[in-house]
Amino acid sequence: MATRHAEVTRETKETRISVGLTLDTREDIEIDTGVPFFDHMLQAMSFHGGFKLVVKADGDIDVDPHHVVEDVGLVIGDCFSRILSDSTSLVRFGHGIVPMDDALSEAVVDAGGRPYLVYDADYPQAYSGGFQMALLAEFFWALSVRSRCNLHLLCRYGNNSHHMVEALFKALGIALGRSFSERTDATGMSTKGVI
Ligand SMILES: [Mn+2]
Repeated sequence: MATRHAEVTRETKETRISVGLTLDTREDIEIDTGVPFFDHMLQAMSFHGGFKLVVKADGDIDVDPHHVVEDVGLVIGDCFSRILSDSTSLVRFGHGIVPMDDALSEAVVDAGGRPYLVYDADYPQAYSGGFQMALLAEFFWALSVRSRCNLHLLCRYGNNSHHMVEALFKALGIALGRSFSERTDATGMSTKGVI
């Protein structure tokens, strides 16, 4: 199997982000966005998804981590989009459901070229450490639009926002990993012949 890899760098006045995405391995994952809680979540997504992310982000996080969190979503999305463009036989649909103590979270992905996000989470605590949970909506929107994937992300229940989000990132990793795995038969990704 050919190495399935994409690298994208994006630089604006607010942020400089570089992302490397390698499918089918989870060795040497490296995440450094300057936002520790966000690093922890991306690490969980990458590891449980079975794909290697290398993310380096510099940005105006002293103003607000908002720009970095959103822009990292854009660039990770760009990497998935490139792999989607290069692929003719992805499994395409993927699903993950993950518990973490009190919390249960679920993710369903269609890597079908049609971006759409459904995100339903009602967090009991607005922050985990210094990280504002509301920022995650920006990340998920950016990821969905730029990866051209349909993402359904549901935090079903939980008492602890950290657990709910961590379970969601693991579920999203699993769902993305499955969607972007290769079919062993080369029958294509859609009954329409194209996606
Ligand atoms: Mn944790």
